[in-house]
Amino acid sequence: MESDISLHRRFEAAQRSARLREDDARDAGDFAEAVLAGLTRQPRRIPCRFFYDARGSELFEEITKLDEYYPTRTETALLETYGSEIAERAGQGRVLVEFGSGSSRKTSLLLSALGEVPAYVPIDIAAESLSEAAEWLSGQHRGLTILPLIADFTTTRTLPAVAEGRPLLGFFSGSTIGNLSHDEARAFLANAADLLGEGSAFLVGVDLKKPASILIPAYNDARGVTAAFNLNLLRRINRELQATFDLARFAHDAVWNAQAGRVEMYLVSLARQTVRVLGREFFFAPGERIHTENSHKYTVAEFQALARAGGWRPAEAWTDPDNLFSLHLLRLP
Ligand code: AVI
Repeated sequence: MESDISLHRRFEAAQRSARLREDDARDAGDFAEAVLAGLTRQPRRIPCRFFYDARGSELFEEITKLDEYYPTRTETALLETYGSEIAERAGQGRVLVEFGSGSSRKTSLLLSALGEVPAYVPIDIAAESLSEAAEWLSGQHRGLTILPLIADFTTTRTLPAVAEGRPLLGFFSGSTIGNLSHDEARAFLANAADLLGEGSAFLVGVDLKKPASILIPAYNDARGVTAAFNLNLLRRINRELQATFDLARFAHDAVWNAQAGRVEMYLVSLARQTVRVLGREFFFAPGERIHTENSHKYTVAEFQALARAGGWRPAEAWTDPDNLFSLHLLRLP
C-alpha cells in the first residue's frame, strides 16, 4: 500500500502540474512579453514565476527534499515543534486564510495545531490545484470546512462571507516572500493587512541570513537539481516561444549578494552565440548572464521592520536552533 508520504508527494506533484496547466494558458501572452522584454534589456532578466511549468514544478519538489536545501524541512520542523505555541499565541477559533495553496503538508501541520478551525480559505489563482488541495486536506482533516478562493492573492480584496466578522489567521509559508523585491513584499504585506483586517494575525515563513557556505550549496546542489530547475526555463522558452536555446551552452550559477541580502540565480552563456526567440535574434557573449531569480534572506529584525512598513505589528518569531529559518507571527494593529 502506498504510504501517506508518497501519496502526499504524488498529490503535490499533481497539484503543481495542474496549477501549471492553468498558468500556461493564462500566462501565454505574459510569458512571451516578459521573455522578449527581459532578453532585450541589459542586464538580462526573466521573472522567476516562469520556472514553474510541469517539469519545473517537479524539479522544485525535488529541490525541497535535497540535503542542501534546508528551508522546507526546517520550516516543517518549526511547525511540528512550535505548532501548539503558535496556535496559543494566534488565538482559538480563527479562520485560516492561506496565501497560495502549494504547501499542504505544512498547512496540515498548522491545522492540526490549531484544532477547531471554523473554516480554511486557501487563495490561489489556479482552480484545479485549489480543488485538489482541498480534496487532500479534507481527507486529512475530517469535517473541516474548506472554502477555496480563486484569486491572485497579491491583489485580492475580498474573502468568502464566512470570514466576515470572524477573527482571521493568514499563512504564507516557504519564504516565498523572499522571491519578491522589498517593495513588492511591503505591498504584498499591506494588501494582506487590508484583506485580513483589524484584529487578524499572520504567520509568515521567512528564510534567515546565514553564511554563504550554507546558502550557496542550497542553491547550487551537488546533484545539479537546482541547475536543472534553472535551465528548464530555457527548455520552456524553446517549447513555448519557438526558441533555439542550446542548453549545453548555458550554465547555472548562484551567488550570494551580501549587499542586497539575497541569493541570485543566473543562466550564464558558455559561448559566443545567437539565439532566436519568436523570430527575434539575441546575441550572447561568453560569460553573459540572464538573471532568473532573487531569494531574499532577512534577519529577524529586518523582517520585523518590513512587516511594520506593511502595516503589521510583529508579535513573536520562532527560529530553529541552527538559525536557518524563521516563523513570524504578526498582528493587526
Ligand atoms: C519558492 N522559493 C521560495 C524558492 C527559494 O528558495 O527562493 C525557489 C528556489 N529557487 C531555487 N531553489 C529554490
